[in-house]
Amino acid sequence: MTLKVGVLGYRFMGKAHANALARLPMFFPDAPDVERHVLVGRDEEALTEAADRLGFATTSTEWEKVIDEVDVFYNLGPNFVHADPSIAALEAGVPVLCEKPLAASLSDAERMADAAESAGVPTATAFNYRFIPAIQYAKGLIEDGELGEIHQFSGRYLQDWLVDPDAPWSWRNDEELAGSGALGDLGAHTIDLARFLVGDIERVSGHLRTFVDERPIDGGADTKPVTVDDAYSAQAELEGGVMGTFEASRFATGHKNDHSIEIHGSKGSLKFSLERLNELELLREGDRGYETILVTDEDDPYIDHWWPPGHVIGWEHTFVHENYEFLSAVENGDEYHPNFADGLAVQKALDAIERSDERGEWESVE
Ligand code: SOE
Repeated sequence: MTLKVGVLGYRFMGKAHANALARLPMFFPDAPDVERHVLVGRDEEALTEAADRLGFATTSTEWEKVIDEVDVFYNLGPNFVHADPSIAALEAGVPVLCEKPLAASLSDAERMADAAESAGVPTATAFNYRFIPAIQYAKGLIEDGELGEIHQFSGRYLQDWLVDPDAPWSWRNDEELAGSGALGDLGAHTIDLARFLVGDIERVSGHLRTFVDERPIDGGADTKPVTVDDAYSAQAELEGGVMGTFEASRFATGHKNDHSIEIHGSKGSLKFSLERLNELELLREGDRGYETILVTDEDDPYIDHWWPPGHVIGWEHTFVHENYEFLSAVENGDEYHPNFADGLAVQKALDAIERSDERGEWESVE
């Protein structure tokens, strides 16, 4: 059976997921057959060009009309567009992949997770960094007890695309449209990795800052206010008493897409950086220093799909892995993670960090 996929959104994430869908037949022949059936957007001219370039059969400017003609719905729109189309698809029994963060608000994320629970079909929150072989290897090491009892997790996601105060305003700078800034856009990824590798976030103490509070629109003299954080930091307690330290910034000059984590346990430690995503730095009991492991070898769950050991992969391949796993779950009716329940768990942590910043005290994540 060929799965007809409908995709809302055709810019950055539209390209990342369309590329992933296109790579599946060649590199993951056991993946479900998928047709890039319909691409949804508002600007007809841009949409038609994108559909042609990204390999979609048809286009539509009304997501309401496509939900009944597809087998899977991808919501790759801005955060404020995540809830209604995803809920409508789930109510029609259509599995949904939604980009992260799950929603622009905790209430919307709760509505989406409830709809997913009622629909009983696979859902995905697109935390693609879980599908980095080095992260999968790290999870195996932790589960095998190689690091002993985990005491500390720290994660940072640093970018610098907003350092220039004249960088234009976008929906990512608006609380109504995005929900939060670096916190939800970047911190969501780190919080998801903490949940995947160590455990749930139980309580947080957050700090948010906005460094530039208005930005130009349309290249002119007019400006719009920035109503979200440019950077955040948070202390956290994770399940099992693990100490957590989180931060993200869009003003970290010199850092382009630098997502890194460190985990310290009673018998060892590990370090990972997205800028060296094929490697994991590992220190095991008795080692005098960290060993840098090139993960593209037998420990890499996806190596047989790509190239021989040592032939490294890139950022885009994480989307291929993510799409392979999600679409396989759709075809087989299997449970998939990270799903909307995982997306809601991250949204609860994001909301608690914002509440903590407002109240100046620790907040529980419920
Ligand atoms: C922000 O610029 C961004 O595109 C995030 O939205 C993505 O989730 C991240 O993977 C790369 O950076």
